[in-house]
Amino acid sequence: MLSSISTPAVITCKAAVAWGAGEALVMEEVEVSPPQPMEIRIKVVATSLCRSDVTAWLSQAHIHIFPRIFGHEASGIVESVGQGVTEFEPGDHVLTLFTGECMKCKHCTSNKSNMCQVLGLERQGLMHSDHKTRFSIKGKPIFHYCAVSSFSEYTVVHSGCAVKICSTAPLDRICLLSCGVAAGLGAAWKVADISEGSTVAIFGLGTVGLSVAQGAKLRGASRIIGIDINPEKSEKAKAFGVTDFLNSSECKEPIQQVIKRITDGGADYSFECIGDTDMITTALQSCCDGWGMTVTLGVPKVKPVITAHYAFFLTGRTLRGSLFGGWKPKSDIPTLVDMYLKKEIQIDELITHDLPFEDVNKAFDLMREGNCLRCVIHMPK
Ligand code: COD
Ligand code: ZN
Repeated sequence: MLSSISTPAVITCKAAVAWGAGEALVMEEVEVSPPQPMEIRIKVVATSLCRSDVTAWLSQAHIHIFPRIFGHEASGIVESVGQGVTEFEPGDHVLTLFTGECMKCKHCTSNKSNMCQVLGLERQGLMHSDHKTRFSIKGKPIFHYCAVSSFSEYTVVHSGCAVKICSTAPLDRICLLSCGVAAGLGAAWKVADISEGSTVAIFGLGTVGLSVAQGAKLRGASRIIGIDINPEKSEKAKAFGVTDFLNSSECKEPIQQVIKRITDGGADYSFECIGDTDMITTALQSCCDGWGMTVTLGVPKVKPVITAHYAFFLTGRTLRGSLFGGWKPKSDIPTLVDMYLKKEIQIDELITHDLPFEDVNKAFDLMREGNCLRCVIHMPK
């Protein structure tokens, strides 16, 4: 019997290609192959620029993988599905997931972890299933980023690296739940599990740090100390629940001493949201003995190694790593979308810029200049 579903063909479309570290992206015509078994091809609707895209593009602490298509905080509409996919159909609204969930491995079946062994963070610039690319230019392979690569009109992802969401949610706002906002909220709720009345110190008030603040406020933290070197972050920080703003570049004494002094020996929780491994040490120093917990969220911009004196741990402090706020991406993210629709969490206030796809390089400039929280890039209709 002939199938009524035609096999998807190669699509040629526009993508912003990074040809080298720190080089401006070039708008190119790329071939996007059909989705392979258990994959879906998505028409990207909106994609916001995350700090980690900039960090990987600069490649100061990362291996150089070029030419490459960045972008991993995105929303879109399923265009076609590969063999074996039953969960999605063309027309479904989805968020992409830079760390997937196969639902079957040791980690996916444990309630202790979101580190899927099959579809976890992909670092080689390839697809999980066959270690090949789905993008090419005149036959030359173009590498992926986090197996998402949303700076392209169309992209292919594994069906475990996308989550179906309610079709009424505005795709150009909720794309922030695909990385930064969810990472911050989850760090506060799932990883630290902040309790009411706690004191919290947040290092770095970008989208991720402000989302931690929002999470801490919703949990009833009594004091939320936000630390940044940019004084312009102070106003926005208040809107997200920060009660005390400290400009660490203006402090005359080490910032950890200030925090210890104003919190009677240190905060209950501290969060590193800068991407600077030296600040992890400072964040640990800012915590109290006994139960103080430091949560790291940042992808290091330059130095990947952390140094910490054993005495922090001898005195009962904990250092907790996290990826994507500990959320199980497919299972948990739809709940965050619903919370946004019910106005229980803020996203819109984190979007400081909106740009058309052809201006994607401006988004990189804005983030590097330091006054942009999130810039949403709108793909052509
Ligand atoms: N002291 C205090 N504040 C500083 C310092 C400093 N020395 N240096 C920079 N800052 C401030 C900046 O002024 C800025 O306000 C803030 O730190 C950083 O914010 P952004 O806007 O650059 O970055 P974000 O909020 O988008 O997040 C960045 C992280 C560094 C946390 C990044 O690694 C990340 O996005 N992590 C997400 C977590 C995750 O799971 N990622 C995996 C793949 S994306
Ligand atoms: Zn990200």
